[in-house]
Amino acid sequence: MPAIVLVGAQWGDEGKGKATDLMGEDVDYVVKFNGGNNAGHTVVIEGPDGGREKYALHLLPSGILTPSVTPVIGNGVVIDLEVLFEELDGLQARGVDTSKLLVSANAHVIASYNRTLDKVTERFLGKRRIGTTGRGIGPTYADKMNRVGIRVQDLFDEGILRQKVEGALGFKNQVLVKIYNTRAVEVDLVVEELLGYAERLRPMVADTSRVLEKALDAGANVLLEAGQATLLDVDHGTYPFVTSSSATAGGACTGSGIPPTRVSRVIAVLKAYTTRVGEGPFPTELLDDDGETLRKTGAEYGTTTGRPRRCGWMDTVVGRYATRVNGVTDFVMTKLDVLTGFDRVPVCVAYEVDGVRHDEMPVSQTDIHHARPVYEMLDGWWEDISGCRTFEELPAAAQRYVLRVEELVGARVSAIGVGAGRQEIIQRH
Ligand code: 2SA
Ligand code: GDP
Ligand code: MG
Repeated sequence: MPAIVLVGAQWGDEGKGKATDLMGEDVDYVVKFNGGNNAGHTVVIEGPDGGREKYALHLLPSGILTPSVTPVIGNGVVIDLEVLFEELDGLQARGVDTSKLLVSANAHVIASYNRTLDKVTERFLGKRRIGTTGRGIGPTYADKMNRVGIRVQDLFDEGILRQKVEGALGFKNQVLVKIYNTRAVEVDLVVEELLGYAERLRPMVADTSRVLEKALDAGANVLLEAGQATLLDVDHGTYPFVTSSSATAGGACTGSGIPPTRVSRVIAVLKAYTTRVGEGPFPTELLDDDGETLRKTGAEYGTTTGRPRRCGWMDTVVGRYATRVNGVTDFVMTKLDVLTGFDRVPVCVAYEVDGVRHDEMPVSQTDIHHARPVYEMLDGWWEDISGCRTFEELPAAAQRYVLRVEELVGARVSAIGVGAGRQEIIQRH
């Protein structure tokens, strides 16, 4: 049976949490394969009293809110153990069953010194900062690639753990003291902190690649859920203004241990307009009242850090690029309701760089920084669309918007979000 990959098409916060939740009981396993608690996935569901309950998930896969799903933290994730247990405690206190969670023995652990390094590095970069979430993500992936990372399995052998922490800190402490002028980190304190989590973590730890292989063989449906998004991918994003993991469909395989031959569908979540948090190029960014309107109506504030998100119009150069690098089979378009109330809705169809038209994403970073959007103007609509449940119920202009974007990005829009709630969705069959 198939594995399905779900990625963000733009710069994140497209509504991947809601899209994952939407798959609900159709999936048996939801696997987080990249990133860590830099992510913020919001799911709004109906509580027992019929009211709206909002969950913000950072480290746990969004599937944890569906009782029949086994949530998995894959080997490609970096885990802040304090945050993991806080998040589990928070969900348990709200009555969510978290007992099925599996954590890869090969996932890396975010040590306290990497949180410190993340923040200190940003300060040193000054005007050239990336605008990270400060959660230690970049330094932890750097340790992984430098082969001085701490993995989940290391927590169960104190001797090995100590050796690894010493290995990681040998060079880092020189840098911290001599370059950053801060205090050296004590090996004992780090080892003690990490060992403190070991016993609670132990029952969750598994060879998750093997578990997933067996599940697929037995006919289970596995959803691989990305954190961040295509344009934040360390290889395919707007480097260096990216996160440090592989957030595109390819990363789903390396980050979970599921081979590409098992993947039968790649869903990309595409917001009906564009947002970005942190620094970096953003050709359709709006610095005017329309941008402010999108931010207010769309409640565009970071789920993890609370930072106001930069807002702009739909960029189909980005959408086409997402289709290409992820092999998108279909898009879930979210937040169409937020576009209600504009006379005209611009859609970026190409870029212009120094008088030259680019229909595809420019390969040169400098060109992306200088790209000016070429807009096609579509008619807007004023009707409240949050109650629409079929495509035909949407106002004609909203239908045309979806169809035109679909044509420009080059893959079918199979579902359309018309509100934050679980039910506020149009499925197109
Ligand atoms: P990092 O911390 O090293 O991953 O930061 C590097 C860049 O990646 C961006 N990034 C994100 N962009 C959108 N959403 C993210 N998650 C949170 C959310 C963000 C928040 O859901 O709202 O609360 O601020 C996320 N995580 C990382 C980041 O802004 C940098 O540009
Ligand atoms: P993620 O990181 O991709 O999971 O997205 P976030 O949760 O960070 O941000 C998406 C926000 O949009 C959340 O607050 C969702 O509740 C909300 N949302 C998702 N889909 C829709 C939609 O169709 N309409 C509206 N108005 N809000 C939505
Ligand atoms: Mg988010």
